[in-house]
Amino acid sequence: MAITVEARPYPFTLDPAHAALVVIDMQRDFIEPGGFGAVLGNDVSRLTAIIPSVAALLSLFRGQNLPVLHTREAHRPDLSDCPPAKRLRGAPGLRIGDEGAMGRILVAGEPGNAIVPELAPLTGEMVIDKPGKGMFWATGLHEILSEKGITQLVIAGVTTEVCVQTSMREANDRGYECLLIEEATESYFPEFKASAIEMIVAQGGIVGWSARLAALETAFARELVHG
Ligand code: TIU
Repeated sequence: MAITVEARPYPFTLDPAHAALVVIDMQRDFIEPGGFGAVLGNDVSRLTAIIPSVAALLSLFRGQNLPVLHTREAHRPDLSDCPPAKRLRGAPGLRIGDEGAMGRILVAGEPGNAIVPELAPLTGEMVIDKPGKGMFWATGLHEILSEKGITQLVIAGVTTEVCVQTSMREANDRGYECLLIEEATESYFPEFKASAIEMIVAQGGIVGWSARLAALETAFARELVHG
């Protein structure tokens, strides 16, 4: 049975039979000091603050046995999936693949590349390593979701205007309906978070919808069976 979630630019009709929660890149590399986010010059403390909201969202989906997908921005240890144009961008103190405070920066399997322990994936949840900012590029994700009949994505994660917005735009072009949960996404730049949300919902939801966490919780409580 579909449920109605109060959202912008207009209510989102969520069909639990075809929906998944997507948690984008809630990794130590972006959220803790010494990772990729920090070496790019960012203050990472803003991102830590959304962990409880993302955890609440995970509880909501896990409580209904709905599918959960986690992504990680991660490169192979030999960096064969990291284009020089990405690795050499800017003048960071350390580059992708260099040894940092939490192991090699943005490399799969390194301590810093793990999802923060509070949001660790459970057995059976999907985990996608992606070499790009968008979650569909070079991941096979569209095929995985299509096989499961998933057409709606409830979105959380970091950062709003980089990996989250890129992934939502990729999803939108592939025919998915995306609902971004405002308290469960964050940017190093508050004005970029606000602008990204406005860009997503403008023009009748040109990229997707956005909603408050409480709106989704209320809709689940009102219309889904507990436990
Ligand atoms: N730098 C920045 O804002 N973000 C990234 O590099 N990756 C993600 O957003 N995951």
